[in-house]
Amino acid sequence: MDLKTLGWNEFFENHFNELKTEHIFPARVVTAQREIYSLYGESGELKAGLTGKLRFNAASLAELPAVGDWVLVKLSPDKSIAVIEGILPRISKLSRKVTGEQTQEQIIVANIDVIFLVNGLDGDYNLRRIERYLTVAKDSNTKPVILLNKTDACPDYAQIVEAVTAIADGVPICTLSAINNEGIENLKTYIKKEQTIAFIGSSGAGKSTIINCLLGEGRQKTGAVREGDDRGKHITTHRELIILPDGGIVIDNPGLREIQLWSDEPTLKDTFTDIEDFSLTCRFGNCTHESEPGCAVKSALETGTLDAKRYQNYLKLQKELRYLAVRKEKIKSRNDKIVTEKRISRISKQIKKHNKYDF
Ligand SMILES: Nc1nc2c(ncn2[C@@H]2O[C@H](COP(=O)(O)OP(=O)(O)OP(=O)(O)O)[C@@H](O)[C@H]2O)c(=O)[nH]1
Ligand SMILES: [Zn+2]
Repeated sequence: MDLKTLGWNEFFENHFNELKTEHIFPARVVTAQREIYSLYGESGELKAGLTGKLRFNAASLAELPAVGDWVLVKLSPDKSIAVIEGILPRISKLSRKVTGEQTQEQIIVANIDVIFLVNGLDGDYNLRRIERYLTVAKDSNTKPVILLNKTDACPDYAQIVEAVTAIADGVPICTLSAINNEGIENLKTYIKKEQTIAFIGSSGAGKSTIINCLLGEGRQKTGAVREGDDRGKHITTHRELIILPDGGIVIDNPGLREIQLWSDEPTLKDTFTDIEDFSLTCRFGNCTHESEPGCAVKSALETGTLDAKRYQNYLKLQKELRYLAVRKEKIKSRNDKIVTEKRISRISKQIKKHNKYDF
């Protein structure tokens, strides 16, 4: 399989050339489950584990391979076992906080060019969720596109498009009815050959239906292994890495569902530029726009220039991010300590080894 078909480009090539050693080859991570990775490389699919060194040196989950990553792989001498020796730098990454109490960054997917934020225009549609998705996408270095699916189920969707446009801050919006195969041509204009795309959105928003539309003739039931065609050579790609007839690459990962934020306040400000603009005239530079006198955000709220629900969502996200910032700081100092301890343990092992063998 040609690596370019899987999204390989000059950026990865250059880094690979810097890092490669003998018998190392690149492959792309398609699934990651408990440190067993399914990879795609020039020779097709293979399973791989991690070298002890990579696992040991990783100070956090984010330093382990993620779906979408390009990794450096080596085969055992009898070629029966593959191990991942390193990760090539990422062009982009979509992260969330790991679910539960832990505060750790989890990379949901790496090296995505376009992220489609899928919303159903039936009961699923929610402006606040779109704001949340936009905040996640802003931080990821991917190009977001908002998809409003199921236009057939919402006769007056024009109003919704207007409301979404007001919060989208220039992010493109596509309307479609995947079930009727409508709007798909417009959607395709955002998908380029050899570029990687992903869809996020809540369950039932229509992600699988949209992917099936993009597959066209090759459409298959959800859950089945999909097949692509590579210049006559028959290849079967993994269900989670789909090569579209026009050459776009879809990463369809069950982890791309509800997203907890892994971001920071400056990113929030990028998403809520209207609130940021109002806040320039708040009396206090560090105004939290909650109870301070002379708050321009509050007065925009009173005059109706700023929507109350949008404002509430902003405060909610701001609180979440502040809490996260405190937790991140704690984790960072703990990780720094672990890294130092690991370094000391390595040095002391080396000293012991020397004593034993060399002196
Ligand atoms: N009316 C209408 N229904 C749609 C449309 N697109 C998808 N659906 C229906 O919505 C339901 C969910 O669609 P899926 O494509 O499975 O949704 P999904 O986002 O992949 O859901 P998960 O796999 O749970 O994440 C199915 O019953 C689809 O037939 C549409 O354009 N209009
Ligand atoms: Zn204020």
